[in-house]
Amino acid sequence: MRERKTGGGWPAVWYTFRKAREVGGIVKLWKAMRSKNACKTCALGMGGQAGGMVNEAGHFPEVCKKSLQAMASDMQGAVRRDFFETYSLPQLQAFSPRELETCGRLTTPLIYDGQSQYYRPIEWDDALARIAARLGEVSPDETFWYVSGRSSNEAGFLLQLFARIYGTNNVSNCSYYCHQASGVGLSNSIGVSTATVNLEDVEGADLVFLIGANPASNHPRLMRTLMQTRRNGGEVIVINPVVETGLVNFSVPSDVRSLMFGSAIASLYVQPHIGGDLALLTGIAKRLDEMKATDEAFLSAHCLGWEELRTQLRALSWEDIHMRSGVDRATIDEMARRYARAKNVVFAWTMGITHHVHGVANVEAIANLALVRGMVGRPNAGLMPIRGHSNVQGIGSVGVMPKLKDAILQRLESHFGVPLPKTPGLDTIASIEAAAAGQLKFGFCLGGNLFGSNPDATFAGQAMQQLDMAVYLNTTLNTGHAHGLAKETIILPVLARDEEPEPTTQESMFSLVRLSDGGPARHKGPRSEIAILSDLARRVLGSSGPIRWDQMATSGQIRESISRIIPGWEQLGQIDRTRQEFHIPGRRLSEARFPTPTAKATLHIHELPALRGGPGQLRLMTVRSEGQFNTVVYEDYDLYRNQTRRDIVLMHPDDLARLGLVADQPVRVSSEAGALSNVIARSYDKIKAGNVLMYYPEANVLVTRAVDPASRTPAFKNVAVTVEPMGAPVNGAPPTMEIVTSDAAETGPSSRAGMRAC
Ligand SMILES: Nc1nc2c(c(=O)[nH]1)N[C@H]1C(S)=C(S)[C@@H](COP(=O)(O)OP(=O)(O)OC[C@H]3O[C@@H](n4cnc5c(=O)[nH]c(N)nc54)[C@H](O)[C@@H]3O)O[C@H]1N2
Ligand SMILES: Nc1nc2c(c(=O)[nH]1)N[C@H]1C(S)=C(S)[C@@H](COP(=O)(O)OP(=O)(O)OC[C@H]3O[C@@H](n4cnc5c(=O)[nH]c(N)nc54)[C@H](O)[C@@H]3O)O[C@H]1N2
Ligand SMILES: [Mo]
Repeated sequence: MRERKTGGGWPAVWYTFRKAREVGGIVKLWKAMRSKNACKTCALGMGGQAGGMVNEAGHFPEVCKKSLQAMASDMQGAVRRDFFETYSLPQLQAFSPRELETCGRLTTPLIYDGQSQYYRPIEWDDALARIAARLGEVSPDETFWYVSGRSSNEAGFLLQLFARIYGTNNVSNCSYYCHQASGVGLSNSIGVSTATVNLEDVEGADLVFLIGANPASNHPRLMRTLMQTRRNGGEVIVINPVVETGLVNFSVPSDVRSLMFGSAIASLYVQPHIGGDLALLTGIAKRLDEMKATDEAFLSAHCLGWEELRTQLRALSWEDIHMRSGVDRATIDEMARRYARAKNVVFAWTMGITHHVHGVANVEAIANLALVRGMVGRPNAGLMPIRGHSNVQGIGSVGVMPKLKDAILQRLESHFGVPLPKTPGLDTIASIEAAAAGQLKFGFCLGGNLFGSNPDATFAGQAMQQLDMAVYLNTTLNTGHAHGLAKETIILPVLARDEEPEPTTQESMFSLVRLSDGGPARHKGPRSEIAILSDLARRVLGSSGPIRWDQMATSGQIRESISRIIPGWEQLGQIDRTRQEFHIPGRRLSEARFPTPTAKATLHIHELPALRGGPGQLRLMTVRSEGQFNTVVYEDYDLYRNQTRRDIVLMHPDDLARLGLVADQPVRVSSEAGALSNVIARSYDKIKAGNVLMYYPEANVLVTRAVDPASRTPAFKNVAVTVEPMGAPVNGAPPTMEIVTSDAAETGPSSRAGMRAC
């Protein structure tokens, strides 16, 4: 594989044609991509009524590989009729995530009932009757309900309403494995839990801090904005233990100049250790104070806690900051200098910040840094968590969380005339742990791949096995269906967003509520999530109660309820008529009045955490490759990191030498949670020494269940691991990476967690 020096570019363009061929031609793919539906991948929010491939600033064409992949996945043919008679569960367990995904669209409900080693098709009525019967047998607090951020606001709202009226608050969503630390940290600091800027603000900034994020792979459409910042003479400072190719240079496919010559992205690239951000960010704040570059007028008028924070900053030693961040004093000085001279600064971040046991502290430290120079509460400056799933923000807004805001709870009760349960609900990891402890009997997953997303994959699989019933609503097969089996497991096939019979809505990361028109179903069989949920609710709760569930089968009716219940969503009630997409008021902060009881922001003090890992150990981050969307792996190669396979650990050459390893040697990687054998140790000088990189979800057996106490987000990016040699370097047929099931290194096909590449 030729080493790539730029992200995006011609490979992205060729990819479009390749995908088009796969799905039956460019016209067909173009039509699908241009339909009036919100883009299915990340939360940068394309499409909606502006039509596909148009961003929130109105720019066209905005395409990314991931949206093509997601579309092509939905456009595939149905799973073969004889598929489930042919492949037994142990065989499905040996499939890779990509193989499962490309088996085709699910079109019929399926059941695994423990009687045989096979899934078998069942009728819709049978499937729903069985689920309803089970819900009648168990008590509500023995159930949990998980929603991935792919579903619509309407389906999310309906699910949480159903679960609560049924009697439980055990309702959670994938943000507990994602940006929950951003929500909690931002609320603590400024009283808003989402981005304080919109896309135009970012375009108007003259400095963007990009922290712990890899948008070249994961939010490619942000790259045009970053390119523009540089073209306007602004700066992009990247903070990342890995030098990501696409963040150094990116060829924006829709910009001729950029496509031909590439665009420089980072103006300064700083590599802390994994988990070193808190010390680094605090160090920059300390230096600003030393330089007298803080905005004292802003701090005294709009912030609480500056005296205390300044006292701490002054007491910190530079030696400590250097040791705990891995960044030297001169680099921190340079960062502070550049920040001090910028007029409008946006701070953007993703999982490199949240996936830590101090994720909330990380986010609060970013907010501190912005506030000390008055960079929140005015145009072209502010805080921007770059959200993951296309509707993860909306799913949270409409109440898919264990603890509802008081205002929403009261309005739900008065609007529907029902008392709702007050017992504390379980978040995502708490649900898995309660299942493992035998306290839960039933799990319901609206989209996503809960098994595949979990830390400690072995434990997660065992937890699901304890349940009497698991129900999965999905478009395609995934590893959860093979490894996340309960005693009885039912899969219900659903329609994708652009196949919905009625319009649905999604909220972007800039709090824009988008209207998706839906469209014709591509297959006979799958049902809309809304139809399934309302049918099930009617079967479980009857239609004589406070809610007419049959009426809740129309998305317009659900929008009407949401508009009356969720503050700021009033316009949703008329959206069918007006077709007017809208920004949720109060989220973008264009003035320094914060929605807190004092109208002020709060600065927070944190102890600087020591770096993880004992002597001889390394810090492991588990990340996405360029060719995957979360647990769905579309391609084994990682274009931007120049890797052709996924069973690898990327290590700095100094670490290889220190451990007596040579490049491409098979190694055993172990942590407190588990071990993987026959991992190929790759020499990678773009990662800071002392830190290693592996791919999610394959590496999830190594991730411990340690969570940030404040946000309950697992430390997916910061696992202490030991790397040991296993044999001679690979030259020829590579060995198969396997999960080590005991200390005797016993392995088996069912333990491969989809690692076999075919
Ligand atoms: N193509 C594609 N797009 C996606 C997704 C996908 O899987 N594929 N997933 C979607 C979802 S749900 C999400 S949440 C986002 C995820 O988007 P990202 O957060 O960009 O994804 P990751 O690959 O998990 O990790 C991001 C970066 O964190 C860095 N990092 C790791 N540890 C640290 C650390 O301690 N400090 C710092 N500063 N950096 C660190 C890694 O080097 C990596 O570059 O993308 C969304 N978009
Ligand atoms: N080690 C490690 N673990 C991680 C992470 C990490 O960086 N490292 N990242 C975490 C993060 S940020 C997240 S968000 C989670 C991801 O958590 P999830 O959202 O649970 O997982 P996904 O892999 O995105 O879910 C993929 C499945 O969604 C289904 N699907 C696709 N479209 C639709 C639809 O329209 N409707 C329905 N009902 N189903 C659909 C498909 O069947 C597909 O198999 O993983 C987390 N886990
Ligand atoms: Mo995410």
